[in-house]
Amino acid sequence: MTDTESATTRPRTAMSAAAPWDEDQVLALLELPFNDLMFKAHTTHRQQFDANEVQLSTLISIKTGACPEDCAYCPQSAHYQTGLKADRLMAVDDILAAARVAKHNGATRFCMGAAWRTPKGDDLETVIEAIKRVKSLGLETCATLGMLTADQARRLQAAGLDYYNHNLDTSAAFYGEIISTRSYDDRLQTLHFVRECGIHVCCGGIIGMGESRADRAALITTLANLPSYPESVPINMLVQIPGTPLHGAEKPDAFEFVRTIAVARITMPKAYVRLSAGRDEMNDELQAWCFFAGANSIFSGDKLLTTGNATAAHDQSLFERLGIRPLTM
Ligand code: SAM
Ligand code: DTB
Ligand code: SF4
Repeated sequence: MTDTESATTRPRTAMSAAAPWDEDQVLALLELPFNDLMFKAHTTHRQQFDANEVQLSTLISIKTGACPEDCAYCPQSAHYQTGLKADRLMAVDDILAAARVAKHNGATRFCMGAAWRTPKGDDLETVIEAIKRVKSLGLETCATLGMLTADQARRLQAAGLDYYNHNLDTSAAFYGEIISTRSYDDRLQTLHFVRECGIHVCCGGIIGMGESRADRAALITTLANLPSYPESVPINMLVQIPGTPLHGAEKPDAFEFVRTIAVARITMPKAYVRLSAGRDEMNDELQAWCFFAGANSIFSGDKLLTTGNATAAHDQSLFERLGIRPLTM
């Protein structure tokens, strides 16, 4: 059996990494001829999911900008002049109004993002109140608030939070090129607290930051080898923001993005793989390839956190042309 065969044919159980992937196997998958990779990924996808169903999540930035972290891709970092207007934490009633609109537009999950290094003071109480009320609308809840302590994770779980998004973004080796104000281990620790208290994990990364294919393989290997791999894996294409250090970074070949989605699908067969940021700059053909490769979730709504997204009207027409249905709860 070749390395590639052993990487793609061994049995996997639930969301656990009983037989860990090694980086060389994952790299070998990324390097397969495109058609072979698409065939493997799509076959895996069909074994676990309805291939014509895509889940819709809607994002809202509940606290915007002035973030103390120095993530080189991010419009919200206080370290860079991006022209973004900072906004303090939204009132719960305003968050609720946005959740009602998201539900009306077909989203099943509402994700609240805050530009924090970590939640402080009374802020978590406000988010907890928002989570309880968003859930009462019949939506799944997701939050992304930066690093958490074990106690903060437990309080979010007790409020009924369904998912916590906390991305590893890239490989451990490349991480220091992108962020200096926290470590990869900080990230892994929060993921551990979130998993331990029973919140579903949403964790992925960004393609197009100048990382190598080996870095992409290492990121996917780390995600797939977590004690339980994430239920949700967002794969973002870097949205280049003027004023950030990554503005002007060389753009990767679009097929490299599709390959990364395919390898996430093969190594984490039961996860929802989300075609996340960057869709606004993708053509329909590229998005269709991503769905074929195993992406089965998107952010819907005209805005991500601070940047634009594909419009709902465009998504609806794309879904109709492809025969894709939004997943209903
Ligand atoms: N502050 C929290 C944190 O970093 O965990 C939550 C919000 S942060 C904006 C959530 C994620 O958005 C980041 O981890 C990163 O993966 C993604 N992101 C931010 N800016 C991006 C950009 N310009 N292009 C693509 N993805 C981006
Ligand atoms: C994720 O992986 N992508 C989303 C969500 N998780 C929070 C955020 C994308 C942000 C893109 C830049 C912006 O709109 O500010
Ligand atoms: Fe802050 Fe999150 Fe942006 Fe990093 S990605 S600067 S932590 S908002």
